[in-house]
Amino acid sequence: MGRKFFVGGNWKCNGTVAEVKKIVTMLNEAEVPSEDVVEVVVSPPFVFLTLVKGLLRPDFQVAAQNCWVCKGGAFTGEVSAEMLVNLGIPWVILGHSERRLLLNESNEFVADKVAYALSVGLKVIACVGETLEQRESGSTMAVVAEQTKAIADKVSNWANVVLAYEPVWAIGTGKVATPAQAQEVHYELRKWLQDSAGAEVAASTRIIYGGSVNGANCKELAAQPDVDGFLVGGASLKPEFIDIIKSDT
Ligand code: G2H
Repeated sequence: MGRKFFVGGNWKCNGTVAEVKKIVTMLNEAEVPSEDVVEVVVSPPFVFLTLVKGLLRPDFQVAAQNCWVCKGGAFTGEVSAEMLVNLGIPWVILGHSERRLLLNESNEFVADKVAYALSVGLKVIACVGETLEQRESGSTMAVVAEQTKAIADKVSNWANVVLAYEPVWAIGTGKVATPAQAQEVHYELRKWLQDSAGAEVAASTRIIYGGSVNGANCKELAAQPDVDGFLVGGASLKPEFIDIIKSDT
């Protein structure tokens, strides 16, 4: 089964109204392959979601960077999955390593969020990845399999899930994984999916790479057979994001 190339732009905690408008203008003016060929999803901070959704070209979609783990209510400072649905935001990024590490989000907590977000109709970009210490100790696959298993234990329908492999040592560091390193983990993850969730899920689930992707390294990464796209941080704020969108064509 063909997997449509997926490019996400994770703007993280960046931007002013003026800067956000400038990025959207840059995206709107870009000539890119049609949405039948590449799925583009940009993820501004919560406060800019409606602004971006209102201004962005219709063939690009919008994602939130997080949401609450269950139905909204007395959870000060949180944003519920239902609110995102109500605003017409189709996607949410969950389990990003910055939240796992800085906010102590556990595998189970992330998995609960993924299951809840899916249950209200959101599509999820679920992030997994190992630290440098874990890679150097040879436990990369064990770590990403454990993170993915927590999700698989609570999710049976993978149709609305994109899995993002983001090695923590490559995030925002400029140290991108080599195409061979990315392919190796993506291949193993797909094999893990095959064994745990079945051949159809393994064949159809997009596994995208994140961690210092830029205009210069994206083509070689995109050429790997199990790399189905990217989650881009720093470079998604710059014109080179357009080159990344076109990297598979
Ligand atoms: C990884 C990535 C986006 P960057 O966090 O999710 O960020 O491309 O800046 O490494």
